[in-house]
Amino acid sequence: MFKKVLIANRGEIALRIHRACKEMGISTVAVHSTADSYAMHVRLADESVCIGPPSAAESYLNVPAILSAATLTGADAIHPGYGFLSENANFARIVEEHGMAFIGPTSDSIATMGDKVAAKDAMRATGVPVVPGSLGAVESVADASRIAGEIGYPVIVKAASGGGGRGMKVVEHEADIETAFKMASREAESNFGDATVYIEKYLAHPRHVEVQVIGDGQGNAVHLFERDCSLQRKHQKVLEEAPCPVLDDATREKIGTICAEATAKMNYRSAGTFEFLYENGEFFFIEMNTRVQVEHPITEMICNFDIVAEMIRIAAGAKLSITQEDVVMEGHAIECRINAEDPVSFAPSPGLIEEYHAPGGLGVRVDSALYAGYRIPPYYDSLVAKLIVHGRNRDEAIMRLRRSLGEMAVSGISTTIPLHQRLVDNPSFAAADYDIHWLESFVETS
Ligand code: MV4
Repeated sequence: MFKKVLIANRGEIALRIHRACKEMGISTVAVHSTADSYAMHVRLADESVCIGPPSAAESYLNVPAILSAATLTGADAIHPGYGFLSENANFARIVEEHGMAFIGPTSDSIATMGDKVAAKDAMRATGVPVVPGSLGAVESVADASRIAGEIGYPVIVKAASGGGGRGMKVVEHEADIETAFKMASREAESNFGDATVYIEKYLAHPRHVEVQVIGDGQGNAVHLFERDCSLQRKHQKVLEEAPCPVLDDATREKIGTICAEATAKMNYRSAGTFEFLYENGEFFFIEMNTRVQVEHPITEMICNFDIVAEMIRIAAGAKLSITQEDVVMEGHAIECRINAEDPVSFAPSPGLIEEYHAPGGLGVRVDSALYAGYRIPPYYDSLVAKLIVHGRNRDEAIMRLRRSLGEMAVSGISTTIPLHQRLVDNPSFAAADYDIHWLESFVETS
């Protein structure tokens, strides 16, 4: 097992990784920007190294500085967390070339899944149901027009190097395909340095359902059931729940098995997520995430399984510690992402935390790097806490969520806690009657 892990991240996920390391007897190295000298991830770690100025480009994305910190401190592995360098195939490769383990998938897996066209090809080849669309890249306006005609309108044009909603264009009519194709290619070129686009059938009212998997790169893989992440605003998830409240056990079992088998066939190593659009009882694969996700705790709560610890064991060469029979789903979990933002305008609200009280009690988990007296810097993501509740069923989880939101206190800044309080009291939410567009209208009208 590793003796020392460098955590190439900040905030709550850096703490999450630190906690897994300590429970495994591994010592930790924090890296931080000059804006994060007083951050909790630095205070908790066994050692810390300042890697640059506030801007992420010069610190948390600074590959030479992070590698130097790892070499200097004698770390034998790097965990990238989410965001930053987590899905950078070159970084994963360079870490391994420096004789350290990258706690994540192989560089090749990251590269394949980063190319959304290649990812869909890989999924088709392993029997995962994929959203209908172009096979491979769309080369020209004529190509785009012919393919869209074959699929049938509406269609959506996406950037092959995109993902997470950036650079997508919905096209309702043939008359608009030329403009959409040209605009999407141009934006893809300027945003990602790759003009490649592809076309899919546009699904108007799906839910976003994602299946958590973990493989050991030695032919073994399991699924850890699914999460419903439909409640998003501007492609930012707001509240996630596990399991998806509208699936029956047979459907759940079937899609999970398909994903676990695909993970094993691809010889995928580490934690990963298959993202699907789910509409009219059918699953359509859109993307695979090759990192630990923000919302992984709800899966940990329903499966009673430490995903981050397993990632570390697997990166150290261990085989998967569990078989599919060991994975038992129990109860229901919900996560609220609490951001340092105005709950109405969503304007960022950095600044000094005057008071902080985290809720507790049975079935309540708070993943956060907040403390009273901490000053939230203005340079990074506004996520400041994840409130995760678990109950024996969805109704109990919702009651527990309402109770814990009421108990939670953060003063000195604005947070999105009041938005979550309105959401848990909403009848459509209570009935699980929502799709990927529902939250946007809720936010506008509530
Ligand atoms: C789609 C779609 C409808 N049809 N693809 C947005 C994020 C990116 N990961 C994929 N996205 C979408 N792809 C087809 N073929 C609708 C969306 C989408 C969406 C997906 C998940 C969660 C929220 C969303 C909000 C708007 C659009």
